[in-house]
Amino acid sequence: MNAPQRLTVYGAGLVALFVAAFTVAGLVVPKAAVAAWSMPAEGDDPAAMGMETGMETGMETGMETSTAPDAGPHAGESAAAPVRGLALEQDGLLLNPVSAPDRVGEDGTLSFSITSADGDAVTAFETEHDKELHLVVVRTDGAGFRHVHPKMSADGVWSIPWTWDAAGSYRVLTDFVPEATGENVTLSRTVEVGGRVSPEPPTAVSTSDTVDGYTATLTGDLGTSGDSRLTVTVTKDGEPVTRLEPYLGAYGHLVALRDGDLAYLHVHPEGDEPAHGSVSGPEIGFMTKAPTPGRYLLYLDFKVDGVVRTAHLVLDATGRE
Ligand SMILES: [Cu+2]
Repeated sequence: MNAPQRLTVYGAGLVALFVAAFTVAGLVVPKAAVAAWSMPAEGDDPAAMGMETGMETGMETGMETSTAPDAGPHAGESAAAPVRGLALEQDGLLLNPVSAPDRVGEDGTLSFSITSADGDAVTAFETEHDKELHLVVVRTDGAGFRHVHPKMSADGVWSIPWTWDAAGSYRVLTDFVPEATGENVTLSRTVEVGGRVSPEPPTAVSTSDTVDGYTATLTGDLGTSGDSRLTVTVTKDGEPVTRLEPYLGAYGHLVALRDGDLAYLHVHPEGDEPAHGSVSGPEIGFMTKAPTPGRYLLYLDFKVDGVVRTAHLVLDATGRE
């Protein structure tokens, strides 16, 4: 090795040393800094804050909740209604892949099964709102809502004849109570439907919808603290409709989904289960609670003269007490 060669090797050694030093610093310093930043004394929960930032509207009150002096990491979550319907698995219960037609206009079958932690198909369900399983299918923009009741085979496969009316990305939500646990579970999966997609423009607040001449008008405020009472009044040609028929154990069935991620709210109809053959109206009352402030998509199924119609309503939830 001559002098220039030795210098080159020496130089290369220095470079390697600096690289090593910077690498070690890069690994050590941020970790120490992160540890300091995430000290419990900070009070804020980065995960919760991240979730809040993801909200599109009405964040202010939610932020207050999560930064309350005595708020633990999940205090804000426990104070609000639990978020349901965003996962395909919960407590070992799994919604298996959904089989459905691939493209718009193809006639076929939508089917799926639910398995428990041991991998066996769940076949024993409790009846809730008149059915063992409620299937809600809606496109991510809130269009194409369907609430139907598939039939289960002896080996636990649920199926229903199915045709897609429009292309897009759909959320398939299943709402049920397995006999084994007695706990209500909502699991969901996303299904893509091929074809030209024409997304609906952003959803605007709408407290009234008319279907086949029947107008459903929503009153009441949706809040994140305490139960909210929502009332829907059904009229036809300006006259109150007083012959609402029982449907799914009440005089109407309300599905509420959070705009933006289609989280599924628990909604209780008010009053006792109607007797067979009885009618009511024009008001239907529901109790629910929003998990966060923001916009919610409401779908009311109501039955008159044996025909079930669905009204689409849109409401903003506030974080007010
Ligand atoms: Cu149902």
